[in-house]
Amino acid sequence: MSEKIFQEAFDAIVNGEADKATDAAKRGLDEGIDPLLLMDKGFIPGINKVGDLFETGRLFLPALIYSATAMEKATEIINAAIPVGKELVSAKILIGTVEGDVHDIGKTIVVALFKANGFEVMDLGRDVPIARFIDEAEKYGADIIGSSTLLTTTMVVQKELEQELKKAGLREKYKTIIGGAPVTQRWADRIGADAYAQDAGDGVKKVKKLMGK
Ligand code: B12
Repeated sequence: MSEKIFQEAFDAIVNGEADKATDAAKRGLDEGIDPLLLMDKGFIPGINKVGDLFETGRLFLPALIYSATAMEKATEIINAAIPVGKELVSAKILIGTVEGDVHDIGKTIVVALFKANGFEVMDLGRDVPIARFIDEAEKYGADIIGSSTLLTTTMVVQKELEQELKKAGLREKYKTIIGGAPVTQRWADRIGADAYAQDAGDGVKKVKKLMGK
C-alpha cells in the first residue's frame, strides 16, 4: 500500500501537480505512513528526478516551478505532521538559506526535524544576508548557526559567513553547521565550518555531537 502512495507522490512532483501532491501527502499520513519515510521514498525522489530532467534540458523553468510549488505544498503538510519534541534539548539553532539563493524546501525539512528532536529553532527563511545571520544570532542567543545553499554559486557565502564571524570576534561563540545539495564534508573542512550534514537526520546527529550529547 505504501508503495502506491510513494509512487503517487513521486508522479505528482514530476508532473508538477500540486493538488495530487497534497492529496498523496494527506492520504499517506492518514494511512499511518511515517512523515519522513513518505518524504524520503516519495516526494524527494520526485524532486530529484525533476532536478535531473532540468539539468539535462528535458524540463524547463516553468515546469520546474510547477514541480517546486507541488513540493512546497506537500512539504508543508508533511512538516506539520512531524511532532514537536517534548523534551527540550539545550540548543538554540539559528538557520537560513544564504543570500542569493531562494531554495528552502530542504531547509524547512531540517527545521521540522530539529524541532521534533526538541531543539529550539529560529528560521530566518531564504536569501538571508550574512549580517542578518550574525545580528539575529546575537539577539537570539544562538548556540549554533546553520546555513543552507543549493547553488554552487552561493556556496561561497557560507565561507564568507565563517570569515565575517571571525572578523567580528564571534567565531568561537558559535558552532556552525552547513548543508545543501552541492555542499560536502570537504567544503566544510575547507571553510572551517564545525559540521556538515547530508540530510535532516544527519543534521540532528551532528547537532547533538556539537552540543556534546
Ligand atoms: C525545487 C528547485 C527549485 C525551486 C526552489 C523552490 C523552493 N522553495 O525551494 C525554484 C523553482 C524556485 C528553483 C529556482 C532555481 N533553481 Co533550482 N532546483 C530545485 C531542485 C529541483 C530541487 C531542490 C530541492 O528542493 N530538493 C529537495 C530537498 C529535500 O533536498 P535539499 O534541498 O538538498 O535538502 C536536503 C539536504 O541537502 C540537507 N540540507 C539542506 N540544507 C541544509 C542546511 C543545514 C544546516 C543542514 C544541516 C542540512 C541541510 O537536508 C535536506 C533534507 O534532507 C534542484 C535539483 C536538486 N536535485 O537539488 C534544483 C537546482 C538546485 N536549481 C538549480 C537552478 C540552476 C535554479 C535557478 C538558477 C534556475 C533559473 N534559471 O532561474 C533558480 C535559482 C534561483 C535562486 N536565486 O535561488 C540548479 C543548481 C545548479 C548549480 N550548479 O548551482 C539545480 C541543482 C537543478 C539542476 N540540476 O540544474 N529551483
